[in-house]
Amino acid sequence: MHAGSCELKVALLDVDAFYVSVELLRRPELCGKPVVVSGTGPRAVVTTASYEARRFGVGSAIPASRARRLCPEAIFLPPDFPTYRAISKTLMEVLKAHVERVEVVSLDEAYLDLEGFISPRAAMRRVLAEIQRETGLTCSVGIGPNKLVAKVASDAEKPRGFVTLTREQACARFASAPPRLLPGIGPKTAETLAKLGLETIAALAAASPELLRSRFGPTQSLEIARRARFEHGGAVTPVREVVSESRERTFDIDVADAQVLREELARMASELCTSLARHRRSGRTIGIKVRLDDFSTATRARTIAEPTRDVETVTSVALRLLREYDPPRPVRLLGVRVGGFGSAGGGAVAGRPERAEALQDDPQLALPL
Ligand code: TTP
Ligand code: MG
Repeated sequence: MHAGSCELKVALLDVDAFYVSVELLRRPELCGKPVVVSGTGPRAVVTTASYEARRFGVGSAIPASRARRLCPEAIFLPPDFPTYRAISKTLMEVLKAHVERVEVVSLDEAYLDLEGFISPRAAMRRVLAEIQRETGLTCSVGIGPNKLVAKVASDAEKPRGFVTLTREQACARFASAPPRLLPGIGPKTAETLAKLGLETIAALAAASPELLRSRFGPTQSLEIARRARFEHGGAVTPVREVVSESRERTFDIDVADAQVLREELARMASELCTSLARHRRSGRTIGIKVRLDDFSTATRARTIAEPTRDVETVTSVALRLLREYDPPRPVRLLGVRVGGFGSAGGGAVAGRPERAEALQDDPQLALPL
């Protein structure tokens, strides 16, 4: 299935199993084996797993202890961030040498503006060949008319994927996929959609606007429906705007003592405000994140009238959110966040801060498409 060149304006390039692939460059004898990069310590989580390890159900963010049970023969390596950063720098330099507008999303992922290329596919093949020569890494690429199609296409055939789709082709190909596949539709939104009987992207795209509006409000409902139709107007922007800053901590031992939680939240709020002041940032949305010992995660947020980085304001709102949530089980991870920098709306829909927050909080939407 090929899309016409005029439809192919944006590419998303993402390195396959990035940290593990870097480790395999210096340990080629491990190629083809299940390899996991994870921290050490009782609470370590998997940062990345080789595709061989993924066959055993080992994936990013699961506890390393569970990964060991799922795949006892896996080889566990500690992360080496300076090397990952150095290789990422080389990777981005290759991209910028070929393409004028590059939007770096993370160490191993970038959007490329392909407007003006006579043959976008051939251009991307050349980029991939040079990345392989310069870094030894393989990537997956998605190419489409906008960032949303490019992103979803890049994930569709990993590793070494190379998928080009028009918007219509994306709608057809992912019609029966769950809405969760779409960046910005997180678990909470997906759950609400499922309750409305909307369990596929096609069903969501065809849903009545009134039904969605009644559940999600005017702004979010339009955005969700647009995403289900693979419509997206966002440009490839070389410098990404920072929209929020947070601090979080995973406790070595789960904490049930409310006083300990309050003290830790206050400490992190203070650290966060110091950093906000250093970067001259302030925001209107203050949020907390609480992961319980059963791994369920709750986020709560409140949007206030004026942007702030005042430690007393942030701390008192965060503590109030914690008190209102009142963790029903021991807490594994606690976090605090200030968001909605520099926008009068604070990123939240007036009158519905908690819903806008749920959407904002989705890690994939945090990478503004
Ligand atoms: P990803 O691109 O999400 O994952 P990946 O490159 O390991 O695998 P693939 O793209 O083939 O699916 O993330 C890039 C790197 O970011 C990853 O190698 C390790 C790090 N990372 C974490 O540290 N924790 C995480 O939960 C995730 C998802 C990634
Ligand atoms: Mg990757």
